[in-house]
Amino acid sequence: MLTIWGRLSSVNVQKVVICANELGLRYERVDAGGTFGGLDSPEALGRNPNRLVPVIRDGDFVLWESNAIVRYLARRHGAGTLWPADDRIAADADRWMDWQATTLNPALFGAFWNTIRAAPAERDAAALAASVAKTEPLLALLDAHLDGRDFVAGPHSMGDIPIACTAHRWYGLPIERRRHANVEAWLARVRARPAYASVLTYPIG
Ligand SMILES: N[C@@H](CCC(=O)N[C@@H](CS)C(=O)NCC(=O)O)C(=O)O
Repeated sequence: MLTIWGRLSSVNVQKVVICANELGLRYERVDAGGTFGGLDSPEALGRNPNRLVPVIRDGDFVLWESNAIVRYLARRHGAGTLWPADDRIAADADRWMDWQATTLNPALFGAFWNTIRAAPAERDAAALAASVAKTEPLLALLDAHLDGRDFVAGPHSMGDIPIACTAHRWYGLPIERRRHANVEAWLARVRARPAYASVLTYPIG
């Protein structure tokens, strides 16, 4: 059986759980990280020396890095669904996953940190504003990409999962934000899927 370590408030854990749900996999999820702790034991460090979640164990195979886990599960169990059959559509989905990890999520993180995660006395208004200013053009870019598309790369695929988790976080932040109609419609579309519905819930944490 597949084991997933990680708290569900983590965007990176959410990706893995949605992916497993989409694939209909049987799994056990063990809360870890954040207030659950559990990342410093010799066993946990043996699984992931970065002291981070998510981590999975599939038989005797252990893997960390959320998007790598999504790709692994999609390739192994979702050929033709989460893992697109067409190589170019698969590459397109893969590209949007990298964009989420290297571009969108880092831009948005300051807004999350300075509204939700940091204690009120430690919140940095300038860092929050800078993060919002960096994120809005990225969402405009995504919005333009989604114009006329139902999903980020062909039919629903692994490419939708990471961006949906980050976008869900964005729309849960107590901030002023611009409207991006295509992003909002797409997010509603993926959130209506049962695999996402139980994972992407409010309030965000
Ligand atoms: N690049 C890694 C980042 C993992 C990461 O930063 N995980 C955070 C949660 S989102 C974590 O484990 N933080 C420590 C904790 O939760 O205690 C991935 O995508 O898996």
